[in-house]
Amino acid sequence: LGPLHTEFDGKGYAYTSMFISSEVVKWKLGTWEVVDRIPTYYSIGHLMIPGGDSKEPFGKYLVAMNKITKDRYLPTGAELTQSAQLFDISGDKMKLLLDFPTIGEPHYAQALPASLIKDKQVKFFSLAENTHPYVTRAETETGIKRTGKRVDVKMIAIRSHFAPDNIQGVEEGDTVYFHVTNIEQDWDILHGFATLGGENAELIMQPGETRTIKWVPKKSQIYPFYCTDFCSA
Ligand SMILES: [Cu+2]
Repeated sequence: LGPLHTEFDGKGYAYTSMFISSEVVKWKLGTWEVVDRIPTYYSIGHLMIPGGDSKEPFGKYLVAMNKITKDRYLPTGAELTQSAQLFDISGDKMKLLLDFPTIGEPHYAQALPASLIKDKQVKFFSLAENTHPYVTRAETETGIKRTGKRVDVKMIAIRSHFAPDNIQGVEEGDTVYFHVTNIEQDWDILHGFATLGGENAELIMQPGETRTIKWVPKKSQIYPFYCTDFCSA
């Protein structure tokens, strides 16, 4: 009862989520007959087979995304944690492998074998190929330049300091642009940047990336800045 969404396994079968009867129903294309059904225990919304809405699904697993999961997990807020299930659909009968919590009720999901993207992932951006106009590739290239009321700071971030890390001479009425380059060339080593009194977002720089943030001091005082990825800089 209450069919919502359908995905396919590439082997001649379709799988439909049933919101009202809380189950996944497997049926055969062509004869349209129901060949299997399995309970999801809660009102299922979307369901997902990796590639299951494409011409060539990877029809081995199915994920059910359920809503109205009131009694399942700890009551941690006005909105409660939802539930999802992983099924093995490689055989004639669907098999429950795992029941796990999700946040909200995901509307649509897609998955694919990790082997398709594993060797294509970006682990860091090459500093040598960084074309940002204010890139700073080494600590020796950093600098501060005043042009009238504008101050440009070319800065680097590396575990665990910024350079320059002591900037003097900025005055009320100045506008400062921090151009911060994360000069790390290693996977998963991010750095961030924020100043006291900053009114726009902080920065997060991927390894090898340069980003700029504008900062306007309101009055004369000492302002700390720090790495918001908490490397201790
Ligand atoms: Cu850092």
